[in-house]
Formats: sequence, structure tokens, C-alpha cells
Amino acid sequence: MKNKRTLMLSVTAMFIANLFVGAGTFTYFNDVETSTGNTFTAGTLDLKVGGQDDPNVVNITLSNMKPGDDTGYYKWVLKNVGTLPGKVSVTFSVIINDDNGLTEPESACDTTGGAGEGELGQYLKPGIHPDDIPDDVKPYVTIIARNDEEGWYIAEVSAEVDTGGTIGWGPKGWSVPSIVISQWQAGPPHPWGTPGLNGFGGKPYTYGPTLNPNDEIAFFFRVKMDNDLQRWDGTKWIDIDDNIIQGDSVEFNITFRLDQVVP
Ligand SMILES: [Ca+2]
Ligand SMILES: [Ca+2]
Ligand SMILES: [Ca+2]
Ligand SMILES: [Ca+2]
Repeated sequence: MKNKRTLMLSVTAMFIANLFVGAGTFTYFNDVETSTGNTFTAGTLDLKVGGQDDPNVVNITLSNMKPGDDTGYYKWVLKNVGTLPGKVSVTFSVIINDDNGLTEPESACDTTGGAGEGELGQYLKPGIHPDDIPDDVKPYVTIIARNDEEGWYIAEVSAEVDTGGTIGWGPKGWSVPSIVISQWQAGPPHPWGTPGLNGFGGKPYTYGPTLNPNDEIAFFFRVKMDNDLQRWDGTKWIDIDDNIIQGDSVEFNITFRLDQVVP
């Protein structure tokens, strides 16, 4: 097409040139073509959380909880509204624990002050041990990674069933994650890690697949407390006086971000 057009222009130019020659003037052949429509626009990377630009940071404060409580799944739908593919991740801030003073029964078992140093984050746990996944749910669960010492597993779930997990990613229409991370240990820090909700503090969790423009993915988060607080000593569960978390609170931020994928 281009060659054809070039040829036509050349023929036209020769015709015009001949006219000028015939008129007694002298000219050189020339042929100028202008290429139009060439624009260079920087791509965009833009994340919307729940349909909004702001906040990409959410603050969560958990207080007034008691043994047996379950927050249910919090859910945020994340959308790439830019023009470039990206990786989406969430990061938990350090989990801030506060004793909020010691009640009289609490003071009998809580030896850590009363101003700060709360224990709620240690016992807000988390998910369940993979062996405790309900029998009617198990057929839909494929465990893809597991670490019993640190007390977590990661699984893929093929149906919208509740595995009792802690955090995860899933389709925006689901009420539970389809990729679930379950952290099931509770109690004070171990030599090899920090159990409970505290263990999430300061850590990023990245969604594996690339989030292309207009793609959406939901992030889920939930914590619950056992009916009877216990701590894990590395080999077995040891009973803890449930009063240790009376009046305690935890506060933290979750930050959502989208990073450009480098090809
Ligand atoms: Ca307290
Ligand atoms: Ca305390
Ligand atoms: Ca207990
Ligand atoms: Ca306490």
C-alpha cells in the first residue's frame, strides 16, 4: 500500500516536474510524506480499592472480643484501572497490642504491665490446622504449601466453601477466598516465629497472577479466637487462662498496592 502510494506520488512529482521543465524552469525531484498519528503516551498504573482511589490504606481496630468470636471475612475488591499490567499486594503494618489496663481477673494471669503489651494479637488466630478442615469442605481443598513448625498452610479451594482460613485472594463475587492462607498457631512468640495475628505484622502478601488492566481480585481477611485459649509450645497445646485478653485491643493498617510488572 505504502509502495503504491509512493509510486503514485513519484509519478505526480515527475508530471509536475515535466511541467516546470516545459515552462523553462529547473527543479529537483522531491517527495515528502508526512506520517501522522504518532503519539507516545505513558501507560498508567492505578489501583482502586472497593471502587475508590482512597483509601488504599485501611485501619482496623479489634477490641471487646471474647473467646469464640469470629470477625467473619472482611473483603476488599481490588481493580487495576490503569493501562499497564501490575502485581497487587497487601501489607500488614506492625500489629499494635494494648492491654488497656488490667482487670482484676486479668491481673492474676497477665504479668506484662497493663499499659501496652496486650495479648489479644497472640490469640486472634487465625485459621485452623489442615487436619481440622471440615470433612464436607476437604474435597474442595488442595494444599499447595504447608509448614507445621511455623503453623501455616496455603491451599487452593475449588468451590465457594469456608475453610476457616485467615487471609486469601478470590473472585470478587465470592464470600470466601479461593487461595487461602491459614495460620493456626497461637500464643507468645516462638524461637522460629510469631504466632497469631501478630505474625502477619510487617509482612507483604502478593497475589500470584498478574493483574491486567480492568482485572479485579478480592482480598479477604478474618481472625477468630478459640473458645478456650491455648498456646503452642512447639510440640503441644498448653492451656492459657482466658482472662489474659480481657479488655485488650489490637490495631493495625492494611496497605494495598499495585506495582508495574517488569517484562
Ligand atoms: Ca486488658
Ligand atoms: Ca499484658
Ligand atoms: Ca484456656
Ligand atoms: Ca492482657
